[in-house]
Amino acid sequence: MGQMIPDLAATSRASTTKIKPNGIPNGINTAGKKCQHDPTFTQKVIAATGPNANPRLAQIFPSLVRHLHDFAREVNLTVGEWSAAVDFLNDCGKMSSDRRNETQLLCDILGLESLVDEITSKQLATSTTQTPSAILGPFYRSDAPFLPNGTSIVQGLSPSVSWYEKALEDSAFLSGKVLSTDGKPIENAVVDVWHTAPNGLYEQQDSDQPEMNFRGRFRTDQQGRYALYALRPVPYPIPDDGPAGRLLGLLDRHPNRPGHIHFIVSAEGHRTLTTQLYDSRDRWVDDDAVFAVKDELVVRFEPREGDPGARWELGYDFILGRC
Ligand code: MBD
Ligand code: FE
Repeated sequence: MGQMIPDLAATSRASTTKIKPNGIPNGINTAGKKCQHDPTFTQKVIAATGPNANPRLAQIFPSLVRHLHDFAREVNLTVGEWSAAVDFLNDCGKMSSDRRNETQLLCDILGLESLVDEITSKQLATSTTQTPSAILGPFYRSDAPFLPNGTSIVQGLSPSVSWYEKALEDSAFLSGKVLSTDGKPIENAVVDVWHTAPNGLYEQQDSDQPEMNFRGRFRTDQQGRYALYALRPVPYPIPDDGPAGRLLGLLDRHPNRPGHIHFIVSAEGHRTLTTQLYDSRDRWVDDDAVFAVKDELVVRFEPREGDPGARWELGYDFILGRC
């Protein structure tokens, strides 16, 4: 039976690529056959770059074009499929706003944000002891409120909220130090932290949550310490109501991320660290839909005694590399 390649665009369009009964798609070169495409074509496109091109672009564009063309030739990409991909990217753009970044989410499920994070952090690392980075993700807001150490990022918690009981069960005290790679505590470092509500939604995805709920920035004291109340994070499905979700469906993939807390830790004279911490007991910690988990970032929350504000606690020190 001929097999149709699924159309990624919402509008249906007949795909023309069929697999022949011998399993070889039409047009694929089999050994010994003369190449059916103009062998100089890719070189022509690369050579069109002018002498005054942006230097970094001039350096990387040939590789981009080569890989893109090789991909199209390798899979015998049809006009219908390419056009569906254009529609798909346009749909991602149309769905994006200051509250949602669907194109970034697409990169996440492709593993691309994790890959460039890995490349960038390896390139910039000044020490092997610094805390590993993890991807930013599409739900960061840069203007979270500054809060005093020891206060809570949980707002509007009352029995009328559907996740009230869960929030009490998961209440957690987070504390630790921000250190330099030489072990010295850093005063006045900023720990910017955010996570979802127990319903798995970030504040900007959920009109029932107060503005900036589960977000805050904390400054370290003279000993480099930070402390706050938050929640043990819950696993959550990345938004699958848009093009990225449609792609996951077509790939027969799940949308789940393990429970995680995001951090951006910054301090003068040091490299800003964007990272996430993961709950070791989470069901999805070894199967993240966006491939962002690193072993060093998997943590164990411990029961907390004698604190009516938290049932769990987590101590974690962030180690920043110097600039
Ligand atoms: C998230 O919450 C997230 O942190 C990442 C990296 C991707 C999608 C959703
Ligand atoms: Fe997240």
